[in-house]
Amino acid sequence: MALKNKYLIDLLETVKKRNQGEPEFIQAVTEVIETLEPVIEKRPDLVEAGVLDRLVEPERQIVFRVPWVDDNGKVQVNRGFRVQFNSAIGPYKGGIRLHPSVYIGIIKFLGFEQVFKNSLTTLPMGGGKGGSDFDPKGKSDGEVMRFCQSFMTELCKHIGADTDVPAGDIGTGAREIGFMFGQYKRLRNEFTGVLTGKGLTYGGSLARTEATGYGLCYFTDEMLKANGKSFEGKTVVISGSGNVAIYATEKATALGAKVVALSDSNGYIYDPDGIDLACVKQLKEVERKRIKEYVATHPNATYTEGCKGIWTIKCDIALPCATQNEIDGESAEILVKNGCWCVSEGANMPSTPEAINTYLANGILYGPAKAANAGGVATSGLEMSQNSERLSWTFEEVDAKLHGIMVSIFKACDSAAKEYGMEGNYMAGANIAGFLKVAEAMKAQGCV
Ligand code: NDP
Ligand code: 2IT
Repeated sequence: MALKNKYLIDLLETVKKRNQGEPEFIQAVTEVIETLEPVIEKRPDLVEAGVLDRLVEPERQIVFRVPWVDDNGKVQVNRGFRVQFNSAIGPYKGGIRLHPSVYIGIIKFLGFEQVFKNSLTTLPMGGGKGGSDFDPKGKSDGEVMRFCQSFMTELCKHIGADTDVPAGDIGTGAREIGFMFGQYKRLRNEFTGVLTGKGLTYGGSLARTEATGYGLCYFTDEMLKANGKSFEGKTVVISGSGNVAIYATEKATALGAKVVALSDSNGYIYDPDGIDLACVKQLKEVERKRIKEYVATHPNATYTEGCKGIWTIKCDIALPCATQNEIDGESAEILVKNGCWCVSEGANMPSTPEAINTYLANGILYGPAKAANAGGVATSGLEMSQNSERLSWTFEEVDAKLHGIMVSIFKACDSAAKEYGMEGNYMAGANIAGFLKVAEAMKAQGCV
């Protein structure tokens, strides 16, 4: 989409100049600014209040050294980040990514998107994100613990239940959250809901583990229904084999679909009989093994090296649940050519701008990440509520609330898209609906 509005063109130029060397952040901001053009034309008051100029600059960025000692007694040093992006509608909230590819540009793109996503959940949460270039893969539990303790030793100065509440993301699951929570409690001498995704024995919420994958399917199901379709009998390809992919597989299967493929960063498995999820859970959640091990016990399944090839598998619905920019223009073309008619995003920004253009040009039902994967952080919000009232709700209660939130997110995207003359463009709808709430709050609170 080519921008026509002079103010937005200049703003995007400033963002590009100010954030050189951070292509993922520029990509995320460009998408939002482009879809906000009709809103900006209608709302000069928001331009006057400098809402957008402020929105593209994080409120605070913290970068720190994370030293720890490995099992051989050698000192290792990683870099830690927390970007507190926007607190207009609530305390900063967002996950912690532990992956060797992490640098400030990744954390800023994730933090920026989190602002809109959290707004869409209807819960009072601002946006933030953190992480480190530490790679938990291949590390012992002791090494992971020492890293997490060192990471939290600095992070604990900047977060708190009413200030900033981190959670999981790539590479950060229940084990890492446990070690970080323990260290926070020790250093601050406070037992508070400072992290979400906690274990069930110390303040975690039932259904948080399942929430992002389940929420993705609830959102997608609602989008399908609104377009006269359903999951029933459909073939689904899901990338990744981590937390989001596993629980998306579980719910898509429960809704009557057949999931035939999963992947990791090395390659993908294809099982024409439908993925045996119990096996995947054992391999990934318990044994921390690679997805290729699946074929050892499933003779009808195949394993192919390289993760991009997963998008050449014929399917009705594709649910990317691994990482950013995993579907490029070429993969999107292949999906369309093979008859795929729905792409809904469990991962954050998994589609490149070229891929998104291909979806829109071909009338693909497209569920954008900010809306489709908001179930994780929404349930984190529910965990915060439970911690505040020192009660815990049943699985059914949390799951029903999650379902209700995902339905309302779809409705908000659908009606914002309609209101601004872009019916069916749920990406535009998500960006607009997410933006307006934050923008009103920023305007009301003055120039801060
Ligand atoms: P996990 O660490 O549990 O799993 C990540 C999966 O994605 C693994 O299978 C991993 O493979 C694969 N992957 C990671 N990086 C790459 C890469 N560079 N190339 C190819 N594959 C890769 O993370 P989650 O399931 O929690 O997160 C998946 C996605 O969902 C991320 O984009 C995350 O930001 C997003 N998300 C997560 C939420 C949550 O609640 N956890 C909420 C909303 C969004 P390998 O093991 O080989 O690295
Ligand atoms: O990208 C995301 O929304 C997450 N990783 C979940 C964040 C959270 O605070 O639960």
